[in-house]
Amino acid sequence: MPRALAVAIVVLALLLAIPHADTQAQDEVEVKTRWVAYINPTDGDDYAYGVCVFGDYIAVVGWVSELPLYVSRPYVALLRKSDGGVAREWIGSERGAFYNCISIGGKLYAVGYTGIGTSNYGVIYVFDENLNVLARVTGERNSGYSSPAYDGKALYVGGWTFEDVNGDRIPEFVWLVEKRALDGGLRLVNSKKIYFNPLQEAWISDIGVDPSTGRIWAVGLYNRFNSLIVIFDSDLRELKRIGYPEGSEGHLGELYGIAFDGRQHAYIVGQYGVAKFTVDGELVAINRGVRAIKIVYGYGHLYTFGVEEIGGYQRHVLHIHDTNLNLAKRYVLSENVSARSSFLVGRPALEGNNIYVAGFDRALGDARVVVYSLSIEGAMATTVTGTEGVTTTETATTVATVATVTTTTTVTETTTVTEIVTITMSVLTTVTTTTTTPVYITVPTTITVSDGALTQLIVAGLASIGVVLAIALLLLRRRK
Ligand SMILES: [Ca+2]
Repeated sequence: MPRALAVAIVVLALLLAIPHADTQAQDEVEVKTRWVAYINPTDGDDYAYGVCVFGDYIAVVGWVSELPLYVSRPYVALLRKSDGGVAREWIGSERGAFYNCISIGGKLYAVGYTGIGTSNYGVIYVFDENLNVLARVTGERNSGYSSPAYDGKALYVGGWTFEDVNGDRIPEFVWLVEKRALDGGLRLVNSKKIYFNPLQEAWISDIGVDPSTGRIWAVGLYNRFNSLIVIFDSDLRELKRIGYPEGSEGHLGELYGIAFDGRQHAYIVGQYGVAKFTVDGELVAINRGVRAIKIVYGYGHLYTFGVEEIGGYQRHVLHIHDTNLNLAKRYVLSENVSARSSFLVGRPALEGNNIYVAGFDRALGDARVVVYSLSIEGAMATTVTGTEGVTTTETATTVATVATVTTTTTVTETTTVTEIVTITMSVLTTVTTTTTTPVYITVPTTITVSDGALTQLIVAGLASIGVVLAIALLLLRRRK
């Protein structure tokens, strides 16, 4: 063999062995459908909005129709995570709807509205895992709740209310955020109304707790077409109000949903695209090339869900974006359904590398609920024995990790997983997170412990081992 060729082969072999940039590993993220569940609770129209992880189940909330008058009734289904089979269902006896849910401490909180007489009231139902109603709490007259959030201490709900603000006897739309204690009666701790002139067609579509600051973000619209974002502290003091009227740089029409990466960024999906913000509310990037209504963050990527007209039918579509909002991949989820498929507002859920999302289709004529379980492949958790005596189970993309840690070994959890499932450290034995209250893990580790109490663990430097993680991922792949 000529020497030059031998050298070339060696060099090539070395190049192949050297992992490329970790961004390349990120680009290889793929999504596969684990299962699709079709549920048709009634012969009328049945609609799903949000989903949340609830113990061994995926909770799906929405409303169903009671024929012949199509009276809407709030609806919950619990689906087995393993195969999407319906374990339990609940249909309210009253008029109303649920828009989103959250699970905290083994209880399911579903929010929406309920009709009492001719008026609507925001409502929070609390269920156990058998869907027994543990509590039902209503808000003020003429209100509705669209979205709940939890910061590890209190429950926050966002929505709207109608109030005659200007005294013309015609009620205006007003943004409404409430903070409630997690006691049996969900005691109202504080509430905040946001008046943003003109007060026509205004509501909050989604709220969320930014894990890196603990601030509450509310997104929605005002004056029919304009985007509105308000950032609160945990006492609901307004920190920032960001309104984008038509024609302004951040205008995306109605804002539908919000997600956080735990690394000081918020991502918002609206009628005309997606936008990225710093935790202080500075617009970083905007992409108006995507039409979506739902958003979730995981493993260094954003996943947005929308609909597109394909082959004569409106179909469910998933877009994967990098954190600069560039579109990396697109999947048609309802390819096999020859009927109109659509999504409504309401959150998807992420647990481990599984995304759960719900919509509806008209394959049977009347609307039925459709739930997807999707797995993120290529960003699978990988184990790396790193420096500083730290063993970390993390993703290749070093997303922020979330956990609450006790003084000794175990980490407690509260609700749904936003990110990493397991973190193992030399100082701790097992840290299992299923929480939305995030914790930043950095290396070398600093652990603050208060006696017996659950302590948030804030460490720094994970990013520095990102390369190591990427190498490990690539090596793992090569072994397959
Ligand atoms: Ca139906």
